Amino acid sequence: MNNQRRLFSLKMRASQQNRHISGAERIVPEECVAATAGELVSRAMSHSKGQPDFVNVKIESADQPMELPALTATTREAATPEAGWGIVKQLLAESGFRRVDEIIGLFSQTYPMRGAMLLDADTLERLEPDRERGVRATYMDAADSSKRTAPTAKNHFSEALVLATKVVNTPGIVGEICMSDDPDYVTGYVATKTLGYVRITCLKRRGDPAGGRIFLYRGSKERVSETVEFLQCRRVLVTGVPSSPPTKTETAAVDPLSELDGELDEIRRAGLWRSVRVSPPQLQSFADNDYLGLSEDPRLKAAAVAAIAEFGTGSGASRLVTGTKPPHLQLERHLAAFKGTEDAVVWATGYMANVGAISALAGKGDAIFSDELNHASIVDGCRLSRAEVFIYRHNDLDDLSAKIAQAGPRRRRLAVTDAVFSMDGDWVDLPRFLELCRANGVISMIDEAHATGVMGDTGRGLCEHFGCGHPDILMGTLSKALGCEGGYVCASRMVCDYLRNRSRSFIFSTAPCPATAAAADCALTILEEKPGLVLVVRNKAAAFAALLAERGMPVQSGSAIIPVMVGDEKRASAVSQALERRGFLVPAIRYPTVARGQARLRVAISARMEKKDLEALADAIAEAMRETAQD
Ligand code: WAQ
Ligand code: MG
Repeated sequence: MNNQRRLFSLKMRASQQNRHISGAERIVPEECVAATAGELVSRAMSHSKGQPDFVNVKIESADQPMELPALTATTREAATPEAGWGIVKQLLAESGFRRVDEIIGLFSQTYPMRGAMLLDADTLERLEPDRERGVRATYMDAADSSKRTAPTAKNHFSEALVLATKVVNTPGIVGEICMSDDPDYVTGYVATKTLGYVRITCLKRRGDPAGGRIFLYRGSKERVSETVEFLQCRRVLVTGVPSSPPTKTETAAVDPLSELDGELDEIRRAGLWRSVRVSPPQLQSFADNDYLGLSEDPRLKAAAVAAIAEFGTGSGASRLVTGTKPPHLQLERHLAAFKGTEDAVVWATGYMANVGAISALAGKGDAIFSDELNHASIVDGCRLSRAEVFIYRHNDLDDLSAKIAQAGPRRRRLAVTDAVFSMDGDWVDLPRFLELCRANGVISMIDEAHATGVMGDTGRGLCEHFGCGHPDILMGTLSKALGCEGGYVCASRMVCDYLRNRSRSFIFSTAPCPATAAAADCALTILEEKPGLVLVVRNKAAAFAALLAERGMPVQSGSAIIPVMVGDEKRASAVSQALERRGFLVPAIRYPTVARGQARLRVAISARMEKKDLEALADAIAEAMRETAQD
């Protein structure tokens, strides 16, 4: 730049009813002032945000600017905002910044600001003199801007590179993070002197108007004013600014796990964080599916101990190799007899039973009809089968019928539904479901995980409840009312033979521990001898539903599962925490277990609970709901 030539700065600002629409600035040689002013005005008049009713172009001398070489620009591809923020975090952490999560969290506050947040990088103290407006970097341009073919629209990249170059060269500033506030511009960047200008191709979803800038400061408080003065007044010309971003994507080793970290942040922000822990013993649990209280029963424990003494702690191999022990066969015979079918097959978990049975029964070209609220293990079985899946509206058998018609004839068609739905506690109209399947030649399957031991006078499940026939495939679990673990299918001998030969989760998995099979067998015996247990749990659930209704919280019930609807995910977590402080363990059930905005408390009733426990819980829920309504 020839310092003899006079330079001028031009600043354009356009607004409509005092609302900012667009702004731009240039530093150009004297002879270009008029043309540049014209360009800025036409840019102001044709902005996508609307026609201005006020345009101001301020022209001042800008002699002796500081010349700075443009930061080196690189691009990092991010497919999603989660991935993008993961890269931001990684870059900042590698540059020695601590408290990176908190820094990024502050973008929630930059959105209404016209300028940038000036943040102490270590204490996170906000240093900008005007918090509403923020600090604006001005009086800067690319050194050759007057020679470029003037774009009428904004060149996000060049303008941002010029700004970032000035910002990171400002005394006291150690870095910058930027997210555009343009709803359609999702690329943002991180800049430091060492990293240069690192573009990240996705920091938000298209259409999101959020945006902002954070300037990271390190230094004494006394020198903040010097920094602000430099940003706002020092004339800066940036040399070597490319007019378009680098096309070659930075391939330097990106930690492939950093993206996971970004995703975890997103989960935290959405109030969906979960972790495993041992239930604190001082809490009273209203969360277990141990509906009959059998998991603590001394007879089951004794049966398990005896089986361990006889058969050891592990079965040693898969069922078809050498893993089958007498307790497995005993249990399968017992299940078939209890449910009134020819045969039964047991898997190590209910999840494996659903995944393995469904994927064996249906394949490519077949059709599966699945209730939209079916358990995840059914969903996964459908996916694994590679059949075409038709999801029908919850408990809407007219919709099921329509979907069957829509699918047309196939080699095989299978309709599958939870008997009692795990998160709502409601159940399918089984006689009609069976009739619909029979009339259309569709294989019928129900999952009795939450029905066995609870529904029907003697706990035999939903068929007993309705006094109707059996589905073709009657699946259930050993882990809920039966107090153990495992999954089963009760069906005809032919279907069971087929599953033993075709279900991959049966064939390629170690046989369940013989002790578990022995304990489950014992649970069935107890239930046969004392069917009255079933009524105990159902009466307690009905009593609890009445207690909630008295406290202004009507709920639906009939099974052992009582959902107390909350809606908002974060509030549901807050209610659950408030209950914990009062000594009750009642989990908040949130997305993805239930739909977004349908978060709830899921109270599971057990025959073991006493009336006073139920009253205390109903009171506590009412209080916790009141408490959280205020925030
Ligand atoms: N000084 C300080 N902060 C500013 C300034 C400034 N001169 N201009 C804008 N901001 C703040 C303000 O809060 C805006 O809401 C926010 O930054 C975003 O501004 O492809 O377009 O003009 O390499 O929307 C970056 C990626 C584009 C470009 C940035 O920012 C690329 C962009 P925007
Ligand atoms: Mg903008």
